[in-house]
Amino acid sequence: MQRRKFIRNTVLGTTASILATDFVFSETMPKGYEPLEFQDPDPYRLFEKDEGMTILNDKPWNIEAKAHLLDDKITPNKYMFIRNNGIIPKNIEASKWGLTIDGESARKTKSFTLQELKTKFKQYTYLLTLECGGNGRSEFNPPAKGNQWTVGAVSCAAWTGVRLKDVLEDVGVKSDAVYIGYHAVDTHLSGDPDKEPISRGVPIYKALQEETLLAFKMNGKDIPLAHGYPLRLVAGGWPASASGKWINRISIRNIEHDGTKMKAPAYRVPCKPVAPGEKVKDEDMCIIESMPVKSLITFPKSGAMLKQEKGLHIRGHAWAGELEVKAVEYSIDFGATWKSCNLGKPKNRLAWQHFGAEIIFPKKGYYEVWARATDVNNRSQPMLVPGWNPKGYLNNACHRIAVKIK
Ligand SMILES: Nc1nc2c(c(=O)[nH]1)N[C@H]1C(S)=C(S)[C@@H](COP(=O)(O)O)O[C@H]1N2
Ligand SMILES: [Mo]
Repeated sequence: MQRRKFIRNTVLGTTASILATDFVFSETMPKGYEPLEFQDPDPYRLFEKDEGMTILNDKPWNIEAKAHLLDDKITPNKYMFIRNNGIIPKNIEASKWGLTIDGESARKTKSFTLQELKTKFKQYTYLLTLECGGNGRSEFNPPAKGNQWTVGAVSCAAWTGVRLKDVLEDVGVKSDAVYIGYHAVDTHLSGDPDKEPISRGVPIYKALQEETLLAFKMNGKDIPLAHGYPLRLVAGGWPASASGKWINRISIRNIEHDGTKMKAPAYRVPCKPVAPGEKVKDEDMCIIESMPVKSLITFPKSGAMLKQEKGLHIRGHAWAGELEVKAVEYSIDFGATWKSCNLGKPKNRLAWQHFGAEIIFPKKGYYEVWARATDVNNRSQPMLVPGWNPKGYLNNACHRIAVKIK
């Protein structure tokens, strides 16, 4: 009785806080009834996203930012894209959450409560760039199926957690370990409890990197539900599909992890370039690891009509998967000539870097400002959409904005 009352109060408590107003007559609402507001929720309010975010899909929820919304050095929740393969879990009780480490290459199977993870291991905070492998997909021709991301499926938030490495080493990693695979509690779109929406992972060397975290905080607060509350893996610089949300199990594998969406063609590109539209056999598809070099102009907003007094200041971020970005240039003449931008160092490895430039335009009129980043291995962004691939991954073409100078 006490417990039922407690649950009811909690539910109503959250209800009131999500409704952001008094829940009048809530005591006469039939038990088990779901308020309309929840049956047909407003995603902006539900996920606390800015109204400028673009909803690409609601089953499952997929939401992206626009370039100018990503202007912050550290992405706040309201501008962070959401990518789900299944249904977001409900009624998570963090106090009962646990993580089990198992697998062929684990010395033993061991479980930790969330509290044990937090207290037993040292905590670290890193800024980590997470970009969906399909970011930029909308530009491929012939079109690739899937969420038609434009440029906004990327974020760089501050993640706090413990090193996956410390936890794996506490359990014991056998010398034949090659991969880790995560398991999570979100539900398959079919509703079938035996099917996982996604279960991916990373090679053991990536799992053992210092920056690979089992995170329980984002930007200093509990991770928002849509982003993996109460525990998520964060493997910065890799396709964000490797960063499992709502995880409760990690398997140390002696084979490349074979969970859902690990097999071709998911998150794979042709091992060798193919012609646009060409059919590619599964065995000719290679798994995506580190993401390619890319940049985004986050200020000004594309299409802005600007008065030029001195110069126009542009700014944005650049990132290159596992690598550092060594230069960013801009062009106002469609790539005929390029000039250097100022480029900052990353706050830590795998964080995006900030660039800026003061642009003097020769006269009034319409311009496009293009930005091009180059990584430390001298790979630059292509000016147009790069290698077509069947699933539309890894479009790292130069970002551009339109500017009118009056
Ligand atoms: N459990 C679980 N983890 C997941 C996913 C998912 O659907 N379920 N989607 C993955 C993909 S494809 C991406 S791009 C990122 C998106 O992270 P975000 O929604 O926090 O931005 O989460 C990854 N982790
Ligand atoms: Mo993704």
